Amino acid sequence: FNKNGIFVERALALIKPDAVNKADDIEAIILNHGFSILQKRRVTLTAEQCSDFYSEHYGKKFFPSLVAFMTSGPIVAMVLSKENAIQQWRELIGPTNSTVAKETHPDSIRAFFGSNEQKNAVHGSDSVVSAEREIRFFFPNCIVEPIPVGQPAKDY
Ligand code: RTP
Ligand code: MG
Repeated sequence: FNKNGIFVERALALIKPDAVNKADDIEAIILNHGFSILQKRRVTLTAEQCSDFYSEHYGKKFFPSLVAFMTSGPIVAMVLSKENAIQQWRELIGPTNSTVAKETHPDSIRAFFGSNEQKNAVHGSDSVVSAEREIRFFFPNCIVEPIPVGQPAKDY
């Protein structure tokens, strides 16, 4: 809830291993678009943790390669909040495939920082249910304590 008592939605954002060296730029874009970063954590997932996170894709052809990519280095997990945060963040990141994003959504984060259908720089929750699951996955003790826009988020 914000200071006016209005419910402000939350979304989980990940900066993937291919874009972690651009994390500062991506965080600046996030803040410039009016999101608050409530929580932030840098972590390297094990294959088991990653398979759990992406369990909806288990059995798909790209699953082993997705897990290899997502465990290849550190990622940055963030809880974003804004009105309509889930949809707003998905719009800002653009289509899943960065090659497509460069054609159709050239101003999107995946167009700017991603490379192809797998190395696409960022993740965004796709529903309220998955957002709550994903936030709990990375921040089991998540305390909702908004960080004012323009101030850096604490590292945990
Ligand atoms: P995300 O979950 O990461 O936000 O991406 P998304 O919803 O736009 O895409 P999703 O279908 O959930 O796929 C999850 C991630 O798997 C990789 N991927 N590779 N054909 C492929 O090689 C392929 N398709 C998807 C991408 O890294 C994608 O973000
Ligand atoms: Mg997805």
